[in-house]
Amino acid sequence: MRDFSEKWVQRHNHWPALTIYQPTGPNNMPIFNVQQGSESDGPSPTKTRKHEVRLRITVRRTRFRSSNDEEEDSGLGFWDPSISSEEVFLQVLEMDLGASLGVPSVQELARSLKDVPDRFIRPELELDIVSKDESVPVIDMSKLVGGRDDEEDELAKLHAACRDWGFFQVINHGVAEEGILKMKADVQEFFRLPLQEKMEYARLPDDIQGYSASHVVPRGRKQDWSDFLYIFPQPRDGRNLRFWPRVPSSFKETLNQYSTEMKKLNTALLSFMARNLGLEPEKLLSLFEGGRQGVRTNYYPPCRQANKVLGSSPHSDLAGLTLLTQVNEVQGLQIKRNGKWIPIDPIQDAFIVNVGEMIEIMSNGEYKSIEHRAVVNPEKERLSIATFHNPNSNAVIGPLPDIRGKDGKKQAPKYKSMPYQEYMTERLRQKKKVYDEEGKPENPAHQMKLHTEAA
Ligand SMILES: O=C(O)CCC(=O)C(=O)O
Repeated sequence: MRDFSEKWVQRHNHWPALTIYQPTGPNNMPIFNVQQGSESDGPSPTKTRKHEVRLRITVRRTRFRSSNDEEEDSGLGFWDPSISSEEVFLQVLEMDLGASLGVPSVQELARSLKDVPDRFIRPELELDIVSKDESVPVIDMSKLVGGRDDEEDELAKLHAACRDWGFFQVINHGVAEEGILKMKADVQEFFRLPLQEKMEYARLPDDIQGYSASHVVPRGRKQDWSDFLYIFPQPRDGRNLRFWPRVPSSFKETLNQYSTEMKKLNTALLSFMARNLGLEPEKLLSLFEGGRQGVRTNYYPPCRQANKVLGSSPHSDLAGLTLLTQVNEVQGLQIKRNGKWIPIDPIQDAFIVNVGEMIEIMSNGEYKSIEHRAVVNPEKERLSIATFHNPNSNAVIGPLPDIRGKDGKKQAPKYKSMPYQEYMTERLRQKKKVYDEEGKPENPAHQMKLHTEAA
């Protein structure tokens, strides 16, 4: 494998708006500095941004042609001059970035491209009905603790929210504001770092943790207009600090505290739900004891064609409870209800809580896991922090035996029971199959739950 020479680069640095120079690095993993802007643009700092990206030489060759043997030797060939500079820039971002999964940063694309690439565009969104006629229930947690007179009413409200909505906002939850604000500030600071620094925490092929653009797009599916940083902070002994940002320097401690608070809030909410379902709280809590907690911080860049893209495709959450906080004032979460999309306007300091599929199953369908999505803003970035709580690996995912239906009687199980690991494998296999073979289903969540034959 020949190294790239300064000469090669100089010969090609006249392409408008893109200059590649200083390739270094061993074997097939050279390091390029990719600078947007060309000599003809002049040295204007406003037009010039620099990214250091690690490129594998095994780039997709479809957009390259080789001009002569000498260049072919280099393993890359010429840039095809018929390709616009924007496409080249996009392509550079799309190449395997170091050891990451090779998904470009949407944040960078949003900054650099005038037009939104087709793989994000969803013309079908025009047909969606968005309705502000209803809003999700609000649960005041201070009424559920401490034996107040209105405790029973609030418990009933919580029960109805889980049954009829699968979503609610919780206020007076007891999580100190300071910790939430610190988490929000650190997440914002992380996403403001240059791509090169964020890439230090890039996802690896064998892990779903780390920094990445939205998931790799399977055939025929559209890509989400978002990047994320995903970390499993709990259980503590399962932490992989490789993915915990070192900048800002407070990030580790902030996340550590935030994750502990989310774990406590999750436990408290689960025990109220257990009471409402007629269960000994311990029966439900023991299934989640020591389970994995995932904190996913989402970054949705502004998008010129915001009404044609989605920050997060419609999905329902797989696990137990999700606790979501919106980082800045930009609204974006919508839930599907009676065929319409209902935007959620977050209340200041509230957490948005939603029931995941495993809770739906454990409650034998009493509680609903609801499809939701995130839209993006044409002018402003949006950030959110979603915390997912999984059962432990010894849990059996199935309807809990003591669950009673609305009529107070025991009901036949509507879902299969299976060990957690088996459930996850089967569920992810189904998810992949549905997307690969059948395209996007009408309601992905409900097609893929493991119903019994009878249900
Ligand atoms: O950003 C949001 O409001 C939704 C995020 C979400 O659904 C997710 O991370 O799974």
